[in-house]
Amino acid sequence: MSPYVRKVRVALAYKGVDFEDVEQTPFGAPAEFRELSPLSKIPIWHEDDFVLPDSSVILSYIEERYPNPPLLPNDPQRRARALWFQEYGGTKLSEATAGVFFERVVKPKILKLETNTKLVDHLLLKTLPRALDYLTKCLGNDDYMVAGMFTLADIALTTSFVNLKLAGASIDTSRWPEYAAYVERIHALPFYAPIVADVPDWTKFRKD
Ligand SMILES: N[C@@H](CCC(=O)N[C@@H](CS)C(=O)NCC(=O)O)C(=O)O
Repeated sequence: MSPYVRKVRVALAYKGVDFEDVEQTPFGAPAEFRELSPLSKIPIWHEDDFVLPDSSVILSYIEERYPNPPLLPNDPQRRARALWFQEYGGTKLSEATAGVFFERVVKPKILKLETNTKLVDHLLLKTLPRALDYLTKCLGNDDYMVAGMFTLADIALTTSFVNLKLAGASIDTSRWPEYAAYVERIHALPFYAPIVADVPDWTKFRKD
């Protein structure tokens, strides 16, 4: 369910790297997990006694360890731009997309807390539109966000829209047709599509 876990899964699928997926909810996680993940967040990468938290740090490691096919362009400026979009995807964009998912799904269905509907309205009416205006401008008429190639920017800027959809919202295609088409196109890539479709039953993560 986590957009950040999905990000790592897509990167590994793109590079054809095998891994074992260990399910772990960050909410009410046991002490052993909190020791491995100091911020108590998912994902973490665990390889023998090597442990890394944070999807962006994990992707940097994966990119160095399994360089082909690359998830970053060679050119320093384009590379930096891809990293910027990864940052934006994990901050302002996910504040809106994953934020709505947290309010509408995680809080009521898992944490048994009430949805903050005022916050949801603000995220859908203000935060998300601003992000989509910005990203539409950045995308222009290109197929990919940076350097005409699939990069980690394309993962980071699309993963949380799976969560937005699960939360019953979507991109207004009449207002942002280019960005909506971009997300659909990236989600449909052969290594990405099965991961979009693989959504676990969240009721089993319920915190009783
Ligand atoms: N910057 C982190 C963010 C990870 C993150 O926020 N994960 C969420 C799940 S989607 C989490 O574990 N939240 C638990 C919490 O905040 O306590 C990354 O990129 O890995």
